Amino acid sequence: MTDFFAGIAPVRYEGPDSDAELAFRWYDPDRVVMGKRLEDHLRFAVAYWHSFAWPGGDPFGGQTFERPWFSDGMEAAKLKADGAFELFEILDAPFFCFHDADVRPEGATFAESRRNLEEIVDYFAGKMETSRTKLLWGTANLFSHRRFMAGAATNPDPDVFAYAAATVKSCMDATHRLGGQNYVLWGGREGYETLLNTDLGRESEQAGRFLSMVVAYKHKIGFEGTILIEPKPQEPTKHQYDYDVATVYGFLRRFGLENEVKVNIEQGHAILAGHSFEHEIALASSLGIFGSIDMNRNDYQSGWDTDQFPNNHPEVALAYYEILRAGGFATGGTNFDAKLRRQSLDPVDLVAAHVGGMDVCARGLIAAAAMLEDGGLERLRAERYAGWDAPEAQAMLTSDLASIAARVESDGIDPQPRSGRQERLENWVNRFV
Ligand code: XLS
Ligand code: NI
Ligand code: NI
Repeated sequence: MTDFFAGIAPVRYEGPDSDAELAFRWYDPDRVVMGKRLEDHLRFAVAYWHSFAWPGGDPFGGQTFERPWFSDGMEAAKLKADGAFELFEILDAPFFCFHDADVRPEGATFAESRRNLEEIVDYFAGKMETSRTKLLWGTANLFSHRRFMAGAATNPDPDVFAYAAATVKSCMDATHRLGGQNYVLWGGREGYETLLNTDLGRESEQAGRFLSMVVAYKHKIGFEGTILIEPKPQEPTKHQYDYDVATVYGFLRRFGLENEVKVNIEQGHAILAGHSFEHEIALASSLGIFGSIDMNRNDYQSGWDTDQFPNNHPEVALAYYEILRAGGFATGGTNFDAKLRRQSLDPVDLVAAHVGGMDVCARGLIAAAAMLEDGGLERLRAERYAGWDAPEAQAMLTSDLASIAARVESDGIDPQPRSGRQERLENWVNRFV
């Protein structure tokens, strides 16, 4: 037990008219939308790294936060776990996510780090017997320690590849033991800073081999969760191999893994790649690789991965629209890969950030469900592509250029442009958000 959140009561749904600072105005876990409870649609997760491990630094300044667990050793790690489960209870959070490095102290050797992780995993398991918070996903931090500065799986040094493989094995074991529903790989250092010292082809072969081993190990231990890759175009490396959903799909196809691995799509990463969040979700679902989301937002001006909590419900409504349209989450969920601003020092700030984020997502999802139930966009889309229902249009797809050319002349085909109706559709969306 800690007294970190002393005086903060569990947050409950009070409806849009509540004037309490800490209350859910939209997130009523039991509200049924499209036949499912909101809690089961949204599947919220708290991210251990930002909420409990991050000290509040930026590139110009160090720690701003004071947390009772900010010191080395297993006792501090357990105190941190106590604090984490206290926040989960305040929020009634259904899930959490963690990296090995967030939860255990680094040991002097690999074996000691692994034992530290196992001890904390046992400690988590004990807490999870009485808590209702489950593990959405586990992952390995293969980017913070200096040994990974030139990559993990893509490192020119085979000893680093080995160390990364051993680390991922220990994190998959931990995730499996805790009943995790997914296992995530985000390749923060799987890229390069300069081509002058980089063998691109060799590095991506290594990454493909590594991922194949991860999939094989999943089957070996009987882990039933989903393996997820999290695309990001840059940061920390200048160029990353897992740039965006399209790039990751090409990579999976190249190594024959497109039926084994799905994607965890992060709002901020989509924007950095020059896409919208909903584009990445729609593309992944059209390719059959949609898995989960990391919910956050970037600052509109600063142009980097600022990992802020979402606060714009019309924006998230479009993302949830694509998720609902794809049938909703299976093993995935909404992980708040989001951190406080470094001046937000108080424990209550951490609670308020999550409450606000959960409310924004709930409001967005409710709007998305209403749009889908109305069916306006789907009707317009069906109408827009209706010409393709004609037998001669379908036949064209299995035909060839010369026969199509002959038909254009014999039938006197003369396409008539039609409005794309974008503004009317935008107005339509605004009726729901
Ligand atoms: C960093 C990533 C990271 C992953 C997990 O930009 O979003 O937090 O989600 O390693
Ligand atoms: Ni990120
Ligand atoms: Ni992320």
